[in-house]
Amino acid sequence: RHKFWETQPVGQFKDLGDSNLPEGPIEAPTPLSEVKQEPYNLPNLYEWITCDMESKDTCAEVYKLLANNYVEDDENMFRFNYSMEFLQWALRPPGYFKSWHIGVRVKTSKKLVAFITGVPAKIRVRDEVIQMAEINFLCVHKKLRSKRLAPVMIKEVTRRVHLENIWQAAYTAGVILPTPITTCQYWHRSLNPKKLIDVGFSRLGARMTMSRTIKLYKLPETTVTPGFRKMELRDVPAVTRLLKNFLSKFVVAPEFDDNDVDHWLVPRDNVVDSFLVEDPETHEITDFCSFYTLPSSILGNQNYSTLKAAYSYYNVSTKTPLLQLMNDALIAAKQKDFDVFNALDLMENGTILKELKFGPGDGQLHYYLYNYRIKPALAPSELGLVLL
Ligand code: MYA
Ligand code: JJ1
Repeated sequence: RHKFWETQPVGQFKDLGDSNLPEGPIEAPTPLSEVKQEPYNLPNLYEWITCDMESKDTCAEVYKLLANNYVEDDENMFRFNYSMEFLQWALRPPGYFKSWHIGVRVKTSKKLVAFITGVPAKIRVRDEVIQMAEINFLCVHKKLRSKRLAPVMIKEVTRRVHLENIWQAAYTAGVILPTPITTCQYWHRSLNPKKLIDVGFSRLGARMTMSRTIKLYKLPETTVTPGFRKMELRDVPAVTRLLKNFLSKFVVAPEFDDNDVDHWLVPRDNVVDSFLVEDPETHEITDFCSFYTLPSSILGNQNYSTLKAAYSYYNVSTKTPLLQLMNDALIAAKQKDFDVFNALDLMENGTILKELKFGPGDGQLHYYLYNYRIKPALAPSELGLVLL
């Protein structure tokens, strides 16, 4: 059934019931001298390139490939439209390897037709902290689909990760592969219901009019929690402490240090927004919330070309109830003119989504580890990892 994935060190469907298999690495590392030194073979018309994501031109080429060929919903109405600034942020975290930003070009025309990336991350599974690669942005041009290019891309990124002496990876996909560690549900909170309905993102509920719908989703003009403000660079140590403590509760979660928090959570215009609650008396930082900006192209609509979506990222509540904190995040997103606020049912999100008028979407996100077995599958609430 899965001619490629059956050959890979991942949990196999046939082993799902087998409680004798141990948790942990599926195969042992090999000596670096035994890692294949040359790239895998591509069909003759194509060549490998390493993408320099510091270069505006390369970044623009990658942007264009993804904007035209990356992930769509099941009815092909929307396609992710990651911005250039977002791609630079996502692909250049502390300690990143340029060699993990892999493109495939047509030899003659030099046109970029496929892409896959990894970035390094420390991820904890129960009480083991493991150096991993986070794999993302796997994309094959629409005209080159179903030619088994994806397995070659995956093997090549695996080889380049191995060359850095890293043997595990984490990734997500909208499709089911062998074998998810957990499956999360997408939830959506309308901020601009009229536009969402006009573009077919959502539908008018039964016995609802447009004006009742607009009223239902109305939010206050300003945030309600005293001391709620934008995160700043000086807040990095306090936010790292909050996050470290919070993420320790989950079975799978990243291990963030100050450098990671500086990169991943200090606000960047049109890329990532972070807020915190500073106690007005003690100036203690007690709560934190964040979301990233990922618009989608609206395919074939006369009136609108992009859907502005915010995606819930990391949230930590110690004093402000999570419900109120996330409500302030919704208000902040509305102030920034987002049309919709999306969230997965991981971490503690499941406890507040309904109350905040999120509704379940038609999409799911499956989480995977490469060369690491977890048994049995986790509940989404045991997962503390958000990939972009
Ligand atoms: S998830 C986002 C993926 N991208 C998209 O969905 C964009 C739109 N789609 C496309 O560009 C293509 O359809 C892709 C497949 C490129 C997805 N993850 O070449 P093919 C398997 C893994 O003929 P195509 C993300 O970025 C499929 O089951 N495998 O197919 C995370 C089949 O294998 P098997 C996938 O449609 C990526 C084989 O590929 C995926 O032309 C994590 C068919 O190949 C998928 N999303 O191209 C990658 N979709 O026969 C894994 C299909 O066995 C990383 N397939 O069923 C693993 C860790 C590596 C590092 C390890 C380090 C230690
Ligand atoms: O955005 C998604 N679905 C939307 C649009 C559906 C359009 C028709 N298919 C959706 N809308 C309903 C919203 C409604 C608002 C009011 C309350 C009730 C709900 O459901 C879905 C997620 O639900 N997105 C996708 O399908 C995109 C792909 C998701 C997989 C991503 C894989 C990424 C891999 C990255 O590494």
